[in-house]
Amino acid sequence: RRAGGALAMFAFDARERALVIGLGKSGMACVRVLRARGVGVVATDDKPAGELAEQVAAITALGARFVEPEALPDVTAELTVAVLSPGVPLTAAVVRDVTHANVPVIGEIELAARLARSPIVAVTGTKGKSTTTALIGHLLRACGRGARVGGNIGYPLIEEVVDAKPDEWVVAEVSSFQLETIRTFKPRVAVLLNLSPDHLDRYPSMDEYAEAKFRIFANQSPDDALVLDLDDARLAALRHHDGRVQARVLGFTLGERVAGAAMYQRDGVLFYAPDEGAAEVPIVARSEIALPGEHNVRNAMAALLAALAVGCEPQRLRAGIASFRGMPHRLQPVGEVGGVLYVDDSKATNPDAVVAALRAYDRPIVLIAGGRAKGTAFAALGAAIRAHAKVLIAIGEAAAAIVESARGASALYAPTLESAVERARDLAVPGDVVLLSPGCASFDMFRSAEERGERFAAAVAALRETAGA
Ligand code: UMA
Repeated sequence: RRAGGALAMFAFDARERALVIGLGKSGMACVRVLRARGVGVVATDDKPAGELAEQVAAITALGARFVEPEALPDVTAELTVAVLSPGVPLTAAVVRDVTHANVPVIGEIELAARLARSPIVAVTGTKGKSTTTALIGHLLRACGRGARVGGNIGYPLIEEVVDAKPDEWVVAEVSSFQLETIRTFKPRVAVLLNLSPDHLDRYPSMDEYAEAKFRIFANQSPDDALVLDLDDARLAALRHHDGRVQARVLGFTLGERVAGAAMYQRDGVLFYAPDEGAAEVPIVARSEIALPGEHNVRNAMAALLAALAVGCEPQRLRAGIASFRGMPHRLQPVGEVGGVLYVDDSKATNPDAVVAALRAYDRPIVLIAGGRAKGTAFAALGAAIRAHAKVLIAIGEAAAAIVESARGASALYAPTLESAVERARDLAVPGDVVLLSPGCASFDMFRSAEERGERFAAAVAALRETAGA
């Protein structure tokens, strides 16, 4: 047994005995990868047994054993490591118990780092992580590099690193939850997009949340690169903390060239200048970025700097940026009917995301919003609706709360998403955008945000047929 929770070495073979905590996507992937290497695995989850039948059958078939949380004390003595799912906080009783028994606790990202033969680009931040991660993957491929995308974006990182060829890059979206449990994870390129209040149910303060995010560069050395948004004061300040950041910093700003900015904007063109005295290289015109909104210019700058840090040639990036169509259900255009553009932003499940979406267009917006509220305040959303939407069509459980927040704006209710799309068609004129950006979870009316987006696209397709008929 390892003393004091240390984990200098992990053998990835039958000498080890791992406890996997949580049997969601992350935990199931860990069981598969660890069992494939002969590691002894027990797994636990606090869901009622009846809801875990499928997972328990799957891990049993792999030679792992399920242990109810109450029975864990019987197995802790034999464990050499515990692997925590990101959704399980470090303060959970099970973590306390295994730590007390001197079992080191790590997360899937740490295991992935120890197995990886490929270099890793890691992306974190409060907003824009998935889009930026996908865009970096797209840019690397556009430059002729092999690239895989995984992590918080939905494909467990550990499976991507195991499947990747050594010359392929792995682009990882990592959340603050995942970063809490890393130890040696050392991305060749790290991207820190922005920091705004989020997950404050899990962190005692904004500082603690920021510290979790800052672990992304904790193990980096001067050969590595750290991409930072210099317009975010908390991130810009990192450069002045002596010794805190070892990596080479590549900063960006939406403004003009300033000291320390490797990317900036002038006259609608994004320029790259890696060092203070370096000649500037025009990379792409802002108008060529296919994704709408200022926040996406930032995401594009971050992704471009990451690709440049990997070694992509500047002249190949322009076509890459122009051909990226974004992530499904994130400000995704799904059709144009009668001169009106219909945009699916179903993955906007918090009010901040709707505010960003409303700011993304300089055309009149018919907004469809609502669903199941997640305990967030709607006040800022209401102000953005008054400022940017010509009309609000409210749906779902939170409909009244959103209409109330936007008091003074033109608003109406629709009983279903399909009827909301029809009302939107009636109210929109050529040149308008009809934007589905709910700002709420989908579970009051749909199985998932994806299903909500698909139903929206189907309703738009139905309009097109009627219009064509
Ligand atoms: N569980 C326990 N005890 C607990 C909490 C949960 O046993 O105290 C069990 C649950 O019963 C469940 C399992 O753990 O069976 C779920 O694990 P999980 O919540 O860690 O979720 P996974 O399915 O493993 O998905 C995780 C990420 N989820 C979270 O961070 C909450 C996914 O990010 C990620 O895509 C996936 O791993 C693959 O890497 C989702 C997410 O919401 C999209 N992320 C947050 C965000 O983006 O804001 C951070």
